[in-house]
Amino acid sequence: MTSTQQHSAPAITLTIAGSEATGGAGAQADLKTFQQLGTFGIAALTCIVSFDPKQGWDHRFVPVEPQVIADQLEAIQTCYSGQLDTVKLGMMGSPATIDTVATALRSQQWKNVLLDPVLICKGQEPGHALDTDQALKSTLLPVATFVTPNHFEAESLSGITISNVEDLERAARLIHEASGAAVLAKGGIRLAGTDAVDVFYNGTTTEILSTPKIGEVAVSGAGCSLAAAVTAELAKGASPLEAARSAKAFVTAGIEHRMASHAPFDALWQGGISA
Ligand code: PXL
Repeated sequence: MTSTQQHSAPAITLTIAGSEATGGAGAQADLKTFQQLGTFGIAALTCIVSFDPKQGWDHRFVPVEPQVIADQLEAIQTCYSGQLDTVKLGMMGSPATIDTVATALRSQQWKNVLLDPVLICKGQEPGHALDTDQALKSTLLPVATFVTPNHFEAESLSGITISNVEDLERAARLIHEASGAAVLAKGGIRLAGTDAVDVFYNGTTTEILSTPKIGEVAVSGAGCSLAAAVTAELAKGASPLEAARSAKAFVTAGIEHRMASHAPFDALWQGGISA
């Protein structure tokens, strides 16, 4: 506790997410996005993902013990009690993690609960991943105020096949009806055509967000950074639609200024917007 705070304090944004060691995705992408967009970033880690260069860059996945996740959240929520009202949920990885996170979420009121519904991850057992997907849908989706599924996740959450923008719009409506959340369903590069198209729907407004595709290959961290940018904008007071528009511009600039490496995929750079 400090006695004299002369400046206006930044909005606080918490991410509950996995570490992706190479810095492209996960909590690293979230924190860099928060910093770039002027919020005070905090992270509680749910798991550690280490790509395996010897095995086709598969994901090696190690969960963080539920008690250690609970400890991190206890520290964070006690430290910023009364100030923290915006959280982003990224990769959970196991039903036990989802239980622990849901319990911590229930211990306080939130203004913004942004769910990036990271479903199966390469390297996890399929049976285990299905349990995780189910827990995510039944436990976290109902508390989300904003959800950012990619093409695959939108198909899973809506139960429909998505082949074009009309399908993506229908999926966004179905996911909104199931959750009550504002939805930004990401077509990204997955739908045919020259544009990367995402659909926003919040029950009253549908907006198609479209930018020319930058290449045809997915860039690591695009989904995490988009969701983190929405989180930061909401924390600063933007409406859900304004947050979606700003986040799309942020990600487009980050992809334009992406980082190449010895991995077979590039990583989005969160500094792109000011480069
Ligand atoms: O982009 C999805 C994602 C989220 N979180 C973590 C990841 C990944 C993909 O690699 O490793 C920790």
